[in-house]
Amino acid sequence: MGKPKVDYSLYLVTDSTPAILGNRQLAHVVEEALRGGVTVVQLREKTADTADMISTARELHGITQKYNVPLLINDRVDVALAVGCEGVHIGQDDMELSAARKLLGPDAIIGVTVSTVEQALRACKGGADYLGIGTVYATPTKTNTKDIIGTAGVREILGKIAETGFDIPTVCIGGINGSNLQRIIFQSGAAKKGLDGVALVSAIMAAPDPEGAARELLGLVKSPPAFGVDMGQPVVVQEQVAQAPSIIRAVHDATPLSHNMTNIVVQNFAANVALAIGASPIMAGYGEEAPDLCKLGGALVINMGSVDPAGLANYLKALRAYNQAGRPVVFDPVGAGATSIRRDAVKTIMANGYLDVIKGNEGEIRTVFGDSQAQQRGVDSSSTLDESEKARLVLALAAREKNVVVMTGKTDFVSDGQFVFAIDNGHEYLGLVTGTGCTLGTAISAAIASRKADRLTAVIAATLHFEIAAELAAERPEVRGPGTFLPAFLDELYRIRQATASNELSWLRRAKVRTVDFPEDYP
Ligand code: 3NM
Repeated sequence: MGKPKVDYSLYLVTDSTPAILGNRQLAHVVEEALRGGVTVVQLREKTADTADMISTARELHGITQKYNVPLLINDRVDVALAVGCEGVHIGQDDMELSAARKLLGPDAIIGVTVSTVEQALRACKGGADYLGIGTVYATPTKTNTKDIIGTAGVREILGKIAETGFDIPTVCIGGINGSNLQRIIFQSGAAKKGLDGVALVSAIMAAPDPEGAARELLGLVKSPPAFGVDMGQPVVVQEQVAQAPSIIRAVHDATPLSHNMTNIVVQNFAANVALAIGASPIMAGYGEEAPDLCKLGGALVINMGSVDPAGLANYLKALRAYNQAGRPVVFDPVGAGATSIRRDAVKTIMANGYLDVIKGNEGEIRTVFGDSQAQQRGVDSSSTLDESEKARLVLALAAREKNVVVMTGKTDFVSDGQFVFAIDNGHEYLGLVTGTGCTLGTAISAAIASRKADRLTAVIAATLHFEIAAELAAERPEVRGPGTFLPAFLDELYRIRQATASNELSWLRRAKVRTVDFPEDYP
């Protein structure tokens, strides 16, 4: 017979606990799910007696065979043998792989749950047919999971498998549903190896319409995500700087919407910055407006400056709408490390959507990366890392999130996970007036909304526009401190935009952008 070829795209794990199945029949729900396009079924019964489990497995096998889909049994090699189905799925605490293989023979499909690189490589070497990688996110469906590894953990495992030369199908599991599936696949993918599918329980088993749910989920697995749109690859410093005028001009010409969900301190200033650079600002904190606003060709800024539960719920609604529309999102995790509420808010936001750009000061970026030591005092910036540590941090975070990360400071560091650029422009007055960090987020949103260049180049253009305007403002004779600086700064943002629109680019000679290189042995 040989081993059947398996499509792992949409892998259904059953669960007949009342909380998930209600009073519906397991076989009925599974058949509906198969009609919707489920490609693998795993029977998972943690408490059933052996005879009952065999009878359920027989019934399900009759159904899965009609759909030409393999039936695998969780943990119970004996049940799989009794029923003669296609294979088993074993966890780290179940029967060992070699024993299961001996009992089931070479043609059986044997999958293994892994949550570390070591477990994954052991399963590959032991001849597993596929890996179930998890737990991605905490889930009420299985509360005794040991490790929540997130997309970063999945990516690390996929990367090592490919590096070691194994070619094995993989699915991930834990907390996956229609709203996060595409992002999880996108962010989990390593350079040479992506996921082959997703495994899930409640998103299908607990759905009121399992067939419709499966159809929609399969569609999402098979289609590329709308978000994360980029316009080619950035290359060298000269090109970065040389492209800035065309991006500034594109904002000037197209007047993109900059939808700000921002804190009360900077709303007015952010709107004025948007107007000065030629964008169209809207300060709309109510998430229900986002499904309309996201269709207007702009970008969203989520600025966590004054976070509260209602605000957080609004951010998530807007994030979802912009991700679905494929429009860019800039995240400013203001004061991320200041309180446990803010740390949790960062985690919630990042687990619920894709962020094209994350912009913050050193403490904020460290917190977003997961550094619990990065205790911040209030929302102000302070620095403890040296230049190469900062550069490595933005590179690592951008690589992990597959986006662009900006760390602001005396020198700003910008990375797309591949390159790191340092920008030495700006003026100390920017640190003496409130909201300049926040409004840089607004300027960045307009630049990436223009879709004129890749996101990294757009971020650098917005930063140069912003920081060179600050330098020019600070040099004006009437500017004597932060108070007089502020209006002069708005003027210079506007003047740079006007000059650029008429191709007068002398301001750009001030650009101080350089690449940051790492030693040969990096990482
Ligand atoms: N195994 P849902 S998590 C069965 O981490 C199972 O190995 C997991 O349920 C693991 O799709 C899990 O409802 C439950 O989140 C997944």
